[in-house]
Amino acid sequence: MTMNKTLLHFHPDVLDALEHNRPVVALESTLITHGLPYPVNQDVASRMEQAVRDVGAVPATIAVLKGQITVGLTPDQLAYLAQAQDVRKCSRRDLPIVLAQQGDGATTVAGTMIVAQMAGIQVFATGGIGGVHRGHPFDVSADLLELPQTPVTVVCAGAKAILDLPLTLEVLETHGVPVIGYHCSEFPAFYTRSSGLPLDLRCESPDEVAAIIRARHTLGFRTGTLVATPIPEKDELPAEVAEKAIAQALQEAEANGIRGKEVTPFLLARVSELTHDDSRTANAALLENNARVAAHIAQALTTL
Ligand code: PSU
Ligand code: MN
Repeated sequence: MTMNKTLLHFHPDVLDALEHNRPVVALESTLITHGLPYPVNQDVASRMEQAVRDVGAVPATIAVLKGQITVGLTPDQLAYLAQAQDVRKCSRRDLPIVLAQQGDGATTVAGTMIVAQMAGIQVFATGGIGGVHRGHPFDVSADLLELPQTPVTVVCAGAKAILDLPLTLEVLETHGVPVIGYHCSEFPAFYTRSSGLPLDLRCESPDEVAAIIRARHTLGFRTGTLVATPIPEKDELPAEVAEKAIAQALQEAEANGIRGKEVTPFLLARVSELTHDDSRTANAALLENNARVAAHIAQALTTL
């Protein structure tokens, strides 16, 4: 196991679990700083951590604090991050910058995968991965470039519904990233359970997922694995409500010339306003669910 103790600052609980081969789940921080407003963000992040603990695994929320890559936050560090201003959204290209400038950084799916891999954490839970943007097929999230080259398993509720889901799946296929439907036969659509896009693999148990992850290691592949699991039924948004809000938010992003890393936070915030926070409630519910599923998979990987 890689234990990069000089570059990474570990929470003692995380270090202890890793040293004793107990299950650990990495959690990202961009959803805290750029995905949800204060104080909902702090509450959701704590609930994700608790969901991981309830299954018997150790949560490791990952962020950069004053240039120090931190694996597992204390409650004080989490509270700080939830209200901090000037936090850099960190995918691969941002990590050297925030380290050199000793700044605060929130890791995206891409950034969290990189750090999880360095830390020796195999499983990571997020909400929805980034992907190919609708109407902008050249705007491809760094998440889609990280998944093919970093051997970490990412548990999500699909890609964010603001994206072009068919093209996102095509890119994953091209780059050799297995997409596992966990308790589903279609790629989930974040706020809603189904997208109409079939997946060629459905797993019912954490052990089945763990077997695929192990087989990938056996082959020596460096690719990540995507596990997609739908939002719980009771929490999903009606598809028409989600789609109507997304269409309007996309139009506004276009009209306001929103670009680059601002696009996703802008769309998530607008969809939330347009659905009177119903989408935010759904987002929180799926995040907690994903954390729980990831913990079960992490556990299955340590047993056997
Ligand atoms: N999932 C959520 N909320 C979020 C994100 C994921 O429920 O805010 C973040 C993740 O960090 C993901 C990022 O990596 O959005 C994608 O941003 P972009 O499209 O700019 O790559
Ligand atoms: Mn982009």
